[in-house]
Amino acid sequence: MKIVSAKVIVTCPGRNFVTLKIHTDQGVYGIGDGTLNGRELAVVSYLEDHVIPCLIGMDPRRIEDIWQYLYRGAYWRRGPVTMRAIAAVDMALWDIKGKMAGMPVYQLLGGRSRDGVMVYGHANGADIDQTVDAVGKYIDLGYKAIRAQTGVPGIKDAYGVGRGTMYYEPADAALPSVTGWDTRKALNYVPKLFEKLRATYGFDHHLLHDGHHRYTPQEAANLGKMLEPYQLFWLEDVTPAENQEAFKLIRQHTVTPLAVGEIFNTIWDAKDLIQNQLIDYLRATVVGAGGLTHLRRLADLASLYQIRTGCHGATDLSPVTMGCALHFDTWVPNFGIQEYMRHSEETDAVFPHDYHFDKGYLFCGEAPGHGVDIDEELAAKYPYKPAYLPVARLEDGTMWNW
Ligand code: GCO
Ligand code: MG
Repeated sequence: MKIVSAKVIVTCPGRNFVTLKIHTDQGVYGIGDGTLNGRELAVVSYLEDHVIPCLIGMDPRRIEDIWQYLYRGAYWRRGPVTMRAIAAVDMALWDIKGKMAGMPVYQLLGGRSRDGVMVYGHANGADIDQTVDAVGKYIDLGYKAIRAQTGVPGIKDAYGVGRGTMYYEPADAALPSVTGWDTRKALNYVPKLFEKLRATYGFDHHLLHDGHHRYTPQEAANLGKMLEPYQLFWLEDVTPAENQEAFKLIRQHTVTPLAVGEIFNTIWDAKDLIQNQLIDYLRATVVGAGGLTHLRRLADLASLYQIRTGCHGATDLSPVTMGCALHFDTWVPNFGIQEYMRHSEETDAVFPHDYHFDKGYLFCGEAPGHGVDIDEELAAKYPYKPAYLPVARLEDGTMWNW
């Protein structure tokens, strides 16, 4: 069996997606996601100029060998562009293997470990009252877990606050827009949000919060401590994780569960955090961390330390990643939760898929492969549109982490 051709499809049904389609000499094809929000065309070039020429003639059944070829063979290891290109190939190859075997991907991984995949939705508002209402809407929709973000008085466009009512889409400008940040104001305000949420809805639902890399380790520890009475499911990306040791300080001071890893590309980004038991949930997902082949290695290492998965699932990850992640989540023994920001109707139409939501859970389908396709004719109607994530500056103009 051979790979005879491959192509990259870029489409923007509301936001940009990079999709790889690999064709084989047996008529079977596979689909992979290589979307890197705000840097999409770098992955397109990596795939078209440097990966596809090597793939032609290879045996698509050799998923592991092709992964090693692309990882070791580039010499320049890791990084978001390389690992997304590898992920796109990997997803397409698992899709092909599933179609050849007549089995859904979760069966190839080892079979079902659970009936459904618990997800969390994104509730946000310009202030505490709006966010409390938004959480109520998710509860009404049947969600068991909800991430809550609020605007903060005095902070310009605080992270996580949408323009719409149900979710936010940060990458919306042809050049990065400038948002603000002020830790003091956030530390004064965010705990009050969770106090009100628990007072309003009680303790039956899981509540999550994303710090989006804004706090120093000391400030993060302080926030974790202040949030303890409200029993969060997790506090995410509370400080940047380039320095994995930074989490020691946070861990020493709070029992609020910590989640990290949506920007991790490989097991090396998470190794110390995992082995020193500095986190509780790992946010790496299929497109970010080199595909299913590599993500399951991360999950296995995490399982030794009772760390559970919590795959990134923002809307900048295409339905192809969501489909693959749901097969992974259905299998992985140390599953924690799956993020689920619903895609727009336009996006769902471009990517026909067989997963569905019901009462707080997502369910992957039983179609052979990962169950997500691309309607190329429809995709062609939505050409690429430059869209950048914002940047963040402190009040005095200093660059900060968005
Ligand atoms: C989350 C996130 C994201 C990122 C986005 C960047 O869902 O937890 O932090 O929404 O901001 O994926 O492209
Ligand atoms: Mg996040």
